[in-house]
Amino acid sequence: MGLWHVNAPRSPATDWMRPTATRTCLVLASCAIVAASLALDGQTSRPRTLQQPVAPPAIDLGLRRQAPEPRQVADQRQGATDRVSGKLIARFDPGLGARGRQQMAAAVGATRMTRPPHADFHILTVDPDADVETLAASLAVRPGVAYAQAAYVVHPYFRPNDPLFDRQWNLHVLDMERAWDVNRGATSEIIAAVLDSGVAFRTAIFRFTAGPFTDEGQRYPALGTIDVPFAAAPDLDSPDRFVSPRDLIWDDDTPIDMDGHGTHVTGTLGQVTDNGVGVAGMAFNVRIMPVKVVSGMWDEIFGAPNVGTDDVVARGIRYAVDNGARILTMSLGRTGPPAPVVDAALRYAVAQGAFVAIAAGNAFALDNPVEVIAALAEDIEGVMAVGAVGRDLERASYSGVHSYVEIVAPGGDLGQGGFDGLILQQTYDERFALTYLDPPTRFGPPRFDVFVFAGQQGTSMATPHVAGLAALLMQQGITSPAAIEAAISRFARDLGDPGRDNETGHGLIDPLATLRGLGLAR
Ligand SMILES: [Ca+2]
Ligand SMILES: [Ca+2]
Ligand SMILES: [Ca+2]
Repeated sequence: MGLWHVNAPRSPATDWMRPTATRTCLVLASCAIVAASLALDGQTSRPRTLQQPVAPPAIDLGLRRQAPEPRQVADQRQGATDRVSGKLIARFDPGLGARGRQQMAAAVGATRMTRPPHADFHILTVDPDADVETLAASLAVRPGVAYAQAAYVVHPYFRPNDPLFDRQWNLHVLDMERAWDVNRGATSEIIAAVLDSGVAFRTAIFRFTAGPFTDEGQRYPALGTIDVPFAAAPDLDSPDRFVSPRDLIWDDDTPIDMDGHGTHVTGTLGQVTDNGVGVAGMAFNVRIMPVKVVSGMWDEIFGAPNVGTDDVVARGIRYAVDNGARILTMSLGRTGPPAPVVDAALRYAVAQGAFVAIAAGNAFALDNPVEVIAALAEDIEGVMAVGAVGRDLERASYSGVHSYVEIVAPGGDLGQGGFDGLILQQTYDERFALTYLDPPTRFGPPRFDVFVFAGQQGTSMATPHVAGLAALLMQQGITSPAAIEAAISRFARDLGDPGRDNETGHGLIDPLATLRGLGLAR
């Protein structure tokens, strides 16, 4: 199996940040560990069961001021992409018919062909030893085949960091206080879907079974069957907040976050605001649809039936749109060959009236590769690729530089203001949630009910700012995704070279200027 691409910033001038950045690899591209070096005993998926529909309330430890311990990381994990063996994704022309599809499947030696829910494409099971790229190429050129591709794994973009922050410079620099005077955080009529590692949206106890595994050459013991507490994030939850949750990793309707990435991203989009607790979010009155399409380390340890590949992301997009989401935020991506299955899903989303924000990627310092999911935004009006700036409004050191970067938003950068230059939001305390970062002798069951306010950096953190602004615009009456993109681009605050440039796109989002003239909707 190939190696994963984990997008850790590498700068000789900022070696001091390496421990934190490398820990990010473990946390955020946790799938990478699984694919590259974590060896699970036994390949079959294991069920999880809802043990108690209630649990004790969340524990909020407030602002976390201590930097986590340095973590080790294996450098060989970086710089490659990973695809699933034995699996092809194909879309057939409607006129082909069942018999024609069977012939196509037979032509590549497929032993099974299914069309899962939320898909306008088929999944073909092929020889696990075959080169799926070769098979996909041979199938793609046949008449009646719209596209065929291998299934590549996507991962969340992420630059988490040490939580030493006490204010949200990101919302101040966007002058959100005045923007909220025009539109106060949208309304519950707007449904915003977060396609990510899940969201801390539910308080319950789930029962899992965890076998032994090996990571970094170290043997971790089996935890056996354990009851794991989950809680909704205290500053994110409110009555009727969450709508139509869906988990495409576990194939159920409880997309509980077992990483923390999705919860942090969701906070920036819609953290409960003006409630006397914690921090604020951009569009704090929207309803949130958690859609889990990215698998993490715990999902693998607990034997989740799926990992987050192109087809899972495509189905997540279609699921969200089919269930009423009109704003989608996607802080995820990958490098490698094209992803036509995601391209088609994004075009479907826009055709149904949904605006999509996608993180442009964090790998500038790692040879600035093309991020194939974000790159799709360049040719779709209504889908925007989002880069990141730090507190000095310079491009963040990690933010990709490409023709497809259309807009930037605050993503944080340790190099611009240190810890106070990160994006602060509520998420799990990793000391309780990510116990696999501990050595085997200290390894124990996780708990997902202990929260802190933590600073993180990445285009992942920038993207929900744009989705949030889009939600304000949509509630203000600009319902066309293409019109939303045009408005955000036109009223952006130009940065860097005059006019659009590959570092910052059209510039920094300017919510007040974009909303101005649309009347008050408070
Ligand atoms: Ca709050
Ligand atoms: Ca676009
Ligand atoms: Ca410019």
